[in-house]
Amino acid sequence: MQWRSLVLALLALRLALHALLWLAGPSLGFYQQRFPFAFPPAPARRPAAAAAAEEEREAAAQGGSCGDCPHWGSLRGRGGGAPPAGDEYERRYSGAFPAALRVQLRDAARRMFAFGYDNYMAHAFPQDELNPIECRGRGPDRADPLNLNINDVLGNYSLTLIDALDTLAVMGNSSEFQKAVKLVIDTVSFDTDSTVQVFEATIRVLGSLLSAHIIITDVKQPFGDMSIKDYDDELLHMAHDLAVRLLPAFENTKTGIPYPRVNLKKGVPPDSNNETCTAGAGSLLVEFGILSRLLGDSTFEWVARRAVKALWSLRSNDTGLLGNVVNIQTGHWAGKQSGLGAGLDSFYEYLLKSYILFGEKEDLEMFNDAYRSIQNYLRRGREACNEGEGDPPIYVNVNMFNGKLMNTWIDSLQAFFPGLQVLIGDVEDAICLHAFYYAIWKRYGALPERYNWQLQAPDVLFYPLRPELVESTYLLYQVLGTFLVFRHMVCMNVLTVENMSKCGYATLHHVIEKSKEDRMESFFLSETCKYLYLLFDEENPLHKSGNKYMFTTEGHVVSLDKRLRDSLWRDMFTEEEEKNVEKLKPNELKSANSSSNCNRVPDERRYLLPLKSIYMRQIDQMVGLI
Ligand SMILES: *[C@@H]1O[C@H](CO)[C@@H](O)[C@H](O)[C@H]1NC(C)=O
Ligand SMILES: *[C@@H]1O[C@H](CO)[C@@H](O)[C@H](O)[C@H]1NC(C)=O
Ligand SMILES: *[C@@H]1O[C@H](CO)[C@@H](O)[C@H](O)[C@H]1NC(C)=O
Ligand SMILES: *[C@@H]1O[C@H](CO)[C@@H](O)[C@H](O)[C@H]1NC(C)=O
Ligand SMILES: *[C@@H]1O[C@H](CO)[C@@H](O)[C@H](O)[C@H]1NC(C)=O
Ligand SMILES: CC(=O)N[C@H]1CO[C@H](CO)[C@@H](O)[C@@H]1O
Repeated sequence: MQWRSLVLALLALRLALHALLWLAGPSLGFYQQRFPFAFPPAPARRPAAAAAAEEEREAAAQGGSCGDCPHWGSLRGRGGGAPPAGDEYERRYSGAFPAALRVQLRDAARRMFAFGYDNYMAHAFPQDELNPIECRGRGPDRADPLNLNINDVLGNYSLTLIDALDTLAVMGNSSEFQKAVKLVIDTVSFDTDSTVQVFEATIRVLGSLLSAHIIITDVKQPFGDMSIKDYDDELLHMAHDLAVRLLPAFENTKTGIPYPRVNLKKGVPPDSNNETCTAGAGSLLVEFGILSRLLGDSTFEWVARRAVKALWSLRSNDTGLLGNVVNIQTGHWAGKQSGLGAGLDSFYEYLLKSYILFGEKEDLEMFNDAYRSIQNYLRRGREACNEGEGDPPIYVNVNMFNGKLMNTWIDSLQAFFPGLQVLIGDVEDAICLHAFYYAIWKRYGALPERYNWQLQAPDVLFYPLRPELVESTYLLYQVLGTFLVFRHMVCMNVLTVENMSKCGYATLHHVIEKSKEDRMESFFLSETCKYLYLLFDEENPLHKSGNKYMFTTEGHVVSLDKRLRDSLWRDMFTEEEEKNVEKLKPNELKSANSSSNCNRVPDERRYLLPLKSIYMRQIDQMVGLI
């Protein structure tokens, strides 16, 4: 059966590459040289002229209703025309998206960002976050060191400004980008007495500094002139400085899994907690790997990779699943829950994204094994999204050792997963999971932090303007094309605009009562606004062929640069260390049917519901919408 595993391995690679291809557009560049086997042509992107013409037709043909979104008065009905025939759901959701509406929504997303950003600069900078109701800044809570909700993230380093840098670039605002970069260089110091979470500092701060550095030094300057006069790699040096301050977290741990928190001045605090969540410890590889490869210093990638391998070696022998909380000294699982949401989400994401960025095969092999375990043990419901009988597929939380259901809630972070499925080409399954989260959104006008699918009610009621659903929507839209269902997503946009506070956008404290909390998290500007904007900005340089980008888990854009593919070191791990890592099994694909990839979405489906209306109605029933 040699040939069989060979074919399967090639297929798996092809799938992963396919993700790259559509991100990359038709120009294949160096990937083709690196993987000299044949793979299918990239999904045809419509040439600009044809696209424009098509959009005009769409605009003319489409009356468009916004269904259950009540706030469309001024926007709907442009262009007139009859709604498509078919049942109520098809009438409501199918059809094309008028170009004029798209432009209006793009501009709304831009205004939304500007309102949050300008108010942060006016009322909060140089503090970390904006309190949008009181119009004040917010820094670490020194009075209460145990206020982790705040102190894990806010390091007294102008967090929101740093996190927002590349959104300014993606929106083409070069003057403000240049101003903001100079401010960061001139005013931010990491030599502060703050105890922060290694994970949060990495994805929000390190990731953004690296992203902005890459944008500044890009010879092609696709977003407009984002160069900085007399730039001397200052952001890269700052990233280096920050990462060095995070390194103590990787010392004195018996497993190599890092401590969750570190003081930027003094290292790991005495009597630190030995327990960490899997995502926090195991999703540092993208940022640390980029830093290592830009500096030519393997230290950072080495510690991050060692942590991933250590976690991987602790997965259950029976199910292949990992838990959500682990002791970094003993390797015992303190949290045995395995799921796709909080505690594990970006661990999976970064296995695949590390492979996309660096091309290290072991990352893809780990991802494929993990994905198979997820399908085998977490997925419930009917086998195929768009055919057959049974409940809609969802992914549940189970015990990592026996696969038994642990609870009946899913969390809003899990909404990122359809986007990840798009990256590997499992588009059909992504459609179903996305539709499920979309239905919850429709019911509450937001995503509650936890939703109990058995009780059909939220378990945890807040919504801090998280990006995961719009992120998945954006990625799905890239492969599916124009579906009216996505128009409904913009109700999110309208909701937030209408419900903005005096000086910014406030966290929803209660998704039903719509009460607010005086906090605007930095990811609102770095991710939520960015994905919303990109959803409607089809001409963005990021979407042009020849420009290849990937998003980090904090939504920071990183170009797929040859510099990041060449590691200057070959053998990171000695044989002694390698022995501790279980030998990877050859790849297998879970089934040929679920691996439908991008260019298999037939044209005639472009203006229909991505999900058959019977299944969509079933999901709406399941969340108590109808
Ligand atoms: C750039 O951003 C600043 C700050 O939000 C804003 O005042 C300015 O109008 C923006 N410029 C453009 C061209 O969008
Ligand atoms: C933050 O840093 C500034 C400047 O170093 C300092 O004046 C301020 O007290 C710090 N704030 C907190 C909450 O530590
Ligand atoms: C963490 O583990 C170390 C080494 O096993 C131990 O000395 C320390 O007391 C533990 N810390 C806590 C807070 O349990
Ligand atoms: C998995 O199996 C190996 C040997 O078969 C054993 O040494 C290891 O402890 C097992 N791991 C777990 C998590 O059960
Ligand atoms: C794919 O699914 C169809 C219909 O469910 C089935 O007839 C076919 O045998 C499947 N193909 C593979 C390769 O599993
Ligand atoms: C669209 C939306 O959810 N709007 C809400 C804005 O906030 C008020 C109360 O503050 C709600 O009544 C609206 O429903």
